[in-house]
Amino acid sequence: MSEAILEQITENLIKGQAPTVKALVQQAIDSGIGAEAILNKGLVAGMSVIGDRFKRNEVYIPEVLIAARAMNAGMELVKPLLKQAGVKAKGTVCCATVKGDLHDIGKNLVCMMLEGAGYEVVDLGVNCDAEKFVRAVQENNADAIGMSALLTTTMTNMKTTIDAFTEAGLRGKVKIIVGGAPLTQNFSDEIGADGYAPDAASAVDLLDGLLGL
Ligand code: B1M
Repeated sequence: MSEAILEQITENLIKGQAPTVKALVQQAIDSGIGAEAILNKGLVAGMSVIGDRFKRNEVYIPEVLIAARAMNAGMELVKPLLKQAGVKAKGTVCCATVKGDLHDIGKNLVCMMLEGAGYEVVDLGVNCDAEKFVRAVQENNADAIGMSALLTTTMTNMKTTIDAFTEAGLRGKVKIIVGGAPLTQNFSDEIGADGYAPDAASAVDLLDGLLGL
């Protein structure tokens, strides 16, 4: 019975049926299924299918956004229960588009995928300078940051942020991942990031690997 509801949550999330996902999550809660099972075996399972399909170009940005909306509808009900039960997120990641850059569509996809994979995401928005990144990591005791850049003129600000972490004595404590259309693995290596991901779903695999999950 419980397996059947969780499977239905997964299937409807993949189809992007937000109201159905919300109703099924409520049904699962009412029938006594634990919040962690609903999260991992229902919601995250669906988002990871979407992530894999996105990586293989079998679905595109609109489908990911619609699935993420369904994920959020379910998360609204599950989040307070997870907090009550003291269930820990996989890790905390502060994400933003770097200073001078206002493009946020890719960054938002990365945030959704990370959240969908069970991370606590602190979204610092766009035009985020190095000091704001460092402050956010300190305030949230974050394990990682994710930087996005879409302009060749702003990608250099990623290095400034990495330098700020070194100066603050935090470089060894925080994993730094980067992405965005003009970036390459070479650029990521040159600036001393821990890794580069070409798309939002790969950002999850990259971070899981870096955090040993
Ligand atoms: Co802008 N823009 N734009 N723009 N814009 C580009 C990027 C550009 C390539 C267009 C062009 O000239 N062909 C060009 C950059 C040229 C360059 O630097 N080489 C450009 C320019 C020049 C500009 C302005 C300077 C234009 C002007 O005002 N003269 C200006 C700059 C404003 C600023 O940022 N300061 C500007 C403004 C804008 C809009 C505001 C109009 C709008 C942004 C709206 C918004 O984001 N809310 C916009 C848009 C929409 C684009 C294009 C058309 C689309 C970008 C996008 O959202 N792609 C873009 C041209 C293009 O790409 N065709 C363009 C979809 C998105 C999902 O992809 O962000 O790459 P992307 O994310 C991918 C991956 O890169 C990866 O995952 C995502 C997919 O899974 N990824 C990560 C991204 N971040 C990651 C982080 C990770 C891991 C993976 O880990 C942390």
